[in-house]
Amino acid sequence: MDDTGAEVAFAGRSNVGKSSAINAITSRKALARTSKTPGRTQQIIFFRLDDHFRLVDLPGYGYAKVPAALQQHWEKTVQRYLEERKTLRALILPVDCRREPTAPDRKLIEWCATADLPIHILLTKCDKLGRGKRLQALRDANKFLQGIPLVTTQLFSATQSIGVDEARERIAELLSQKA
Ligand SMILES: Nc1nc2c(ncn2[C@@H]2O[C@H](COP(=O)(O)OP(=O)(O)OP(=O)(O)O)[C@@H](O)[C@H]2O)c(=O)[nH]1
Ligand SMILES: [Mg+2]
Repeated sequence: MDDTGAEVAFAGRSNVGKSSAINAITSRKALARTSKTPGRTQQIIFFRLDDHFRLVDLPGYGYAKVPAALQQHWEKTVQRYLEERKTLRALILPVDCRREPTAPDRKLIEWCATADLPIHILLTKCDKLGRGKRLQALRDANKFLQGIPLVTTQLFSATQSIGVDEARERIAELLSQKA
């Protein structure tokens, strides 16, 4: 994939809804393949938005049933991509709004802070919570992330189209930042 222009990458736990989020944000139902089986996205997949901008679907991490060797291969692939990709402007990290960020989520958040890479967290599957609990989840996440630079958060649901416009706006902003 060419190394000009700009891109944001979707990273996160396996089955958290990365591919579904890409489809909702691009309004294309079957662009990124989604699945009930964790581990669906096994390679780095680039989606062109236009001549300059791309969204990137990264393989998920942390799915216990995946053989250790394969899991390590994914981690290396993602790590190398994050370290070497010059056109990467930000990471989009979907996190299940009903759960605490996992250890690898936190590692990624710390890594981005160290690398000065902005990170936008989608508190996803928020259709599973009522309104009050949703707002509480957002407050809890912001409290958890307090003091970490370059992090933004929002509620998101791919199935109920919650927060899709907000995510699009944030992504447009992140893509248009200077390198
Ligand atoms: N209720 C609900 N379900 C969702 C939402 N987003 C995704 N899902 C479901 O979660 C499952 C996993 O979604 P994917 O988008 O394939 O997840 P992924 O993170 O790309 O998974 P991997 O590619 O395996 O890492 C599917 O069954 C989706 O239908 C959401 O916002 N709400
Ligand atoms: Mg996927």
